[in-house]
Amino acid sequence: MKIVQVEAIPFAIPYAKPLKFASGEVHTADHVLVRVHTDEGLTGTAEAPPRPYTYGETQESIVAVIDKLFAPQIQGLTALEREAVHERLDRTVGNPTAKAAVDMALWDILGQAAGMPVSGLLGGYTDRMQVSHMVGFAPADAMVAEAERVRDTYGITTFKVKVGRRPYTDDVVACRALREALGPDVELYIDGNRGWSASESARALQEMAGLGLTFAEELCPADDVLARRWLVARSPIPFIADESATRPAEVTRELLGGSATAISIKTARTGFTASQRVLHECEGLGVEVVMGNQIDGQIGTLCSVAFGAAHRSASQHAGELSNFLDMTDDLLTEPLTIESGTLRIREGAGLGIDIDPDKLARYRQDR
Ligand code: MUC
Ligand code: MG
Repeated sequence: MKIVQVEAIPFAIPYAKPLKFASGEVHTADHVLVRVHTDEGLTGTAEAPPRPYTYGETQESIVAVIDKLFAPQIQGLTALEREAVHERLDRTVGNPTAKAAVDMALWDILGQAAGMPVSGLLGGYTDRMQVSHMVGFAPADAMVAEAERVRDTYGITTFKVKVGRRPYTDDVVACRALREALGPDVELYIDGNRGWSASESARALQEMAGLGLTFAEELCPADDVLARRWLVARSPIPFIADESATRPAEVTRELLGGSATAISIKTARTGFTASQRVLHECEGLGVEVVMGNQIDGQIGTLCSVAFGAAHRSASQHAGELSNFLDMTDDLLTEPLTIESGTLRIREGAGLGIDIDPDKLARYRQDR
């Protein structure tokens, strides 16, 4: 199981419907397919999504850090030596999605070598997750129409509503319209991607008080340290740290500092190895987690559901697993399907990622 080659292949697939949120917008999935090859002929696969507005990575930087630093550093190690692999990857600061993709590709190799699904190796709690759909910025009536379409087509009944616009009352109007249209049985929570100040966030939460929201995520910047603590102390609902608490140490800092009371776990940025550390940390502290979405394609979504379904505490809330629905195409031979609001893990060995060579040839950017 010796690592002999690490490929970083840039590809680009347009979105049919761009996603807009307070920190940016996505029109094209300009991701990087990561493939780790072993001397025994096994290939582990994952994808890295560049999110410059969140982590500073670009498609070019992900390819460069893998080609120039990570591949030469980990060649010769085996897929069983993940601690050693991470020690070497962590000589480079940052670059979370590049590191995460390498980690998940190694787990894919382990699953294939063992003839077992990765989800089972990670914990094997269940074989599916309820799906939460992210509703991006649009006029309130368009946001309602999208949520109704997604509910009627896929049976999804949990929605994360992007907020953080100015004036904040635009988002209050949108959330109110969603609750009125979808009724009391649908679960709604909000994510501000640091778009508001603490005082705007407090007023928005007050005006949304009757809407039965489950969570509030990153409404204001965690770097506004005292203002954020002030807000979180007053929040009537759990306050999720997403981009402010990615590594285990950041999770500790934000939770113990009172800047968050729940955590978003994204395999796209912490892979399986560090996501498990974050999850166990949250379990030990008695903090709820939500499986978040890094605006993943189908490969990333498969990784996310494999991890979420593997763990009891990660599958208690609906996972954000539906952003791929807005892409015009993807790389998998057999596309993912969401039915009755549920996404299942892939049975079989490894992660079950089978890439369609024709699609890869069509969308890759390096040839
Ligand atoms: C989310 O939960 O914030 C948007 C920016 C990002 O980093 O992730 C997405 C979704
Ligand atoms: Mg978020």
